[in-house]
Amino acid sequence: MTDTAAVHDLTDPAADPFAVAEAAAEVIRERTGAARHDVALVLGSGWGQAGDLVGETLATIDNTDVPGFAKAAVEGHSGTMRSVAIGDTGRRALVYGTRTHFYEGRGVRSVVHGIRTAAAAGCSAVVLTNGCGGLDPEWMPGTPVLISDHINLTSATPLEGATFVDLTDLYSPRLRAVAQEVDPTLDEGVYVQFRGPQYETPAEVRMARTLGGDLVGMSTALEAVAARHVGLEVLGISLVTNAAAGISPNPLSHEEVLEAGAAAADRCGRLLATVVARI
Ligand code: 8IG
Repeated sequence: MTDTAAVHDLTDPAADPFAVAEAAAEVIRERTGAARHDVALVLGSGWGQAGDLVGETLATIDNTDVPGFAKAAVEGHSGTMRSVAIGDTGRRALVYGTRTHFYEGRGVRSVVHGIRTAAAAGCSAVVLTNGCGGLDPEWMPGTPVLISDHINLTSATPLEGATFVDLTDLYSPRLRAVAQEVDPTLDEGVYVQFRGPQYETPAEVRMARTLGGDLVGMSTALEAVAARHVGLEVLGISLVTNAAAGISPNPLSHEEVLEAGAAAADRCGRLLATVVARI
């Protein structure tokens, strides 16, 4: 079975990432007993507990059992995916407890593998969540903000070859309207994906603001591009876990990120659960 092993290694240039996604979706079907999933949910920093409110977990799979997935590299992220009943709608959510970040150096194919797998598993929409820095000083740690658009500063792309994809309305106006119906106090902002893993300097945060950004983070944009390419509707929600560097006088810490997530879990959980049920 050496052939299969090679094909499932996304860092091997000979691999076909879409074939690996098909293989992953097949394992998900076997292990969950669900012929299809409907909505995928990626839980970022601070969103771990929020996922629990979406519905009953019907199956939990270790990422390491699924082709192309690696175990979690960040503390506070869980290295599993779950099949969750969406309330009593009869539909299923595929909930990723963690994501692969670009800064891990496993390549862009690994970063977007969960998205391609979700599409192969039948999903028609994905909710991308993240923890990020906020550029608006009014956004206290623990404030969820809808992503209206993004600026990709990674200088990477998940698309290969002459794959021209239109990104107008990448962050679905329809799904944003649903989220704002659920919580009319939700602000929107432009998310700027930096490569990381270092946080920005205050000068880089000023640059992001000059470019039109409102939120700074290390994920989401590459996944959103891959999602559009495979036809998924995208909703992005950031949890502002800290003021971006230079916005507040305090230095940034990962502990602050985890605390803000725990404090906001209830609000974010109810938001996510209600929005996912209405997708
Ligand atoms: I949580 O302030 C979290 N992730 N780039 N900047 C960047 N990523 C983040 C930040 C932040 N906070």
